[in-house]
Amino acid sequence: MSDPLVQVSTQGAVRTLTLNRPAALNSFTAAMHRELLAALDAAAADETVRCVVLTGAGRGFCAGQDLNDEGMGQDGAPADVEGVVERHYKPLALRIRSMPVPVIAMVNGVAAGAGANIALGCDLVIAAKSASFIQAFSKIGLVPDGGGTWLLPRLVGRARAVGLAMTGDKLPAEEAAAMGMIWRCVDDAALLASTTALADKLAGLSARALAATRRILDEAVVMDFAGALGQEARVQGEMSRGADFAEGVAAFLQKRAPVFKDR
Ligand code: T3D
Repeated sequence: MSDPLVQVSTQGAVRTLTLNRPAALNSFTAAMHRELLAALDAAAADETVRCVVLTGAGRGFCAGQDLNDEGMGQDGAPADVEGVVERHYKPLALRIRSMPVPVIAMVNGVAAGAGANIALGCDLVIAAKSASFIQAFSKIGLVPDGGGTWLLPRLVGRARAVGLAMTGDKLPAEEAAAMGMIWRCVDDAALLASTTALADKLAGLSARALAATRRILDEAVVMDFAGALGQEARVQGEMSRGADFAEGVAAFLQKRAPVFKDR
């Protein structure tokens, strides 16, 4: 049997999904998209999973679309880039953003094109010092996708978003962290341990509250102040009626660690 294009492993409550086409820097084929979406769906459906880590095998994280794959026009047929984006990148970006548990991108090497933006769409991005982010689209006559047009200006402001997207320049992970594009940049040797500690920490919190936090932060961006305050009250009400809130308060008062179960 051939190797899976997405390796799936579980350590405690943390599910790690590893893009596994290292010879092509884990660039996306239609087949890898299918495996990744199925693996994310399975993690979402599994109540024992409380955090997901997405990473890449070998020296790269993901070089975006495999430019030799179907839909790229290499077989003489007209390129169907719109179809590829609609069929694969849009559902993938939406799936990550709607996971019932936090998703961490552990960026082990270069993240280019949609590979960069899929990473940036995760809740927290932790990158090795040797990693980099490249909005490679302009170099092949495309525009950012994978959610990049929405994510980049929000993460780094319009000026930097335009600069990164137009130049397609390589942004080293340290600079990405310094400009607030990612959560942390760590020494290569510390990447796995730092990510594991972060994932274990998130897995021990209320998955339901963390998923709601992601959602209301995203939604508040297009609200006015009063709207955001109203949404906070409404969602706080929902959270407070869940078992995790009762458990969190009880654990605090009893001076013990909480055991959260809600999804
Ligand atoms: O349908 C659609 O297209 C819509 C979706 C678009 C979304 C997108 O992601 S568009 C952007 C696509 N990605 C790129 O344009 C990036 C292309 N890759 C690169 O620019 C460079 O590979 C990197 C800067 C990422 C890394 O450079 P380097 O020097 O470290 O590695 P390399 O030697 O270029 O690549 C190593 C191998 O991976 C090489 O194969 P080989 O020669 O050893 O057999 C290279 O061809 C392969 N590879 C890298 N990226 C891709 C790829 N093969 C296919 N597709 C790739 N995107």
